[in-house]
Amino acid sequence: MFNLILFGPPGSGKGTQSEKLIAKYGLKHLSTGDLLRSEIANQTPLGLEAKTLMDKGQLVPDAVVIGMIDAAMTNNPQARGFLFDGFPRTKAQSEALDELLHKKNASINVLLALDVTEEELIKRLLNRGLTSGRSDDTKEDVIRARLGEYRNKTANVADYYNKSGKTVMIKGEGSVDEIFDSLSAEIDKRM
Ligand code: B4P
Repeated sequence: MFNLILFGPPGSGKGTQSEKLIAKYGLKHLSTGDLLRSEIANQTPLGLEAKTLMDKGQLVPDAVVIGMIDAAMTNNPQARGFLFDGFPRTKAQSEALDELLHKKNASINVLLALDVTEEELIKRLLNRGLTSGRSDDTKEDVIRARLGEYRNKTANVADYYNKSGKTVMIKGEGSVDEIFDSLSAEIDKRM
């Protein structure tokens, strides 16, 4: 199995690059953001709880997202590997992911971290908010709250995987294709 974490702050290009990477490498895409938005669209109790937090720019509880990832991995027993997009976002999520992979005799091969300035992130998210219909993209104060959550709770996930030498920083500004080429080069070295 080849397991990749695509990491970075909100708006860094994780969703954009994931689409291209899964097409090239045939990995199963697991985005906790997409899974949560699907729960919201279906108006499930979990979705309704998540929406209240997401609309404030806050993270959803660890147990909720870990449960979603566990179920998604169990439902894809034949996957040749997973691309984790937007997960893990806390140390507890990282430890849970390592445990889930361990049960499959697998581990994370690499964490690719997209590096983008905060000014550019805010610009991109406000711009996406014009067309995405995502309520967490339209207000600058909510975007700033999301960036705060990232700094306080998520940024250290890169340090966690760096302890085992798995974190690689990637310049996340430039054209989508340039960034895709940088990501692909790191994957090709390891696959
Ligand atoms: P996510 O769905 O993960 O959303 P995101 O971080 O905003 O998006 P992403 O980084 O994928 O955006 P992209 O760059 O593709 O999370 C949403 C919310 O769900 C979180 O705030 C949280 O509440 C909750 N949540 C999700 N996972 C969770 C977890 N594990 N634990 C707890 N809570 C969780 O796109 C951004 C924009 O930039 C796009 O418009 C794109 O077109 C543009 N763009 C991309 N690349 C570009 C480039 N190179 N140049 C210019 N623009 C670019």
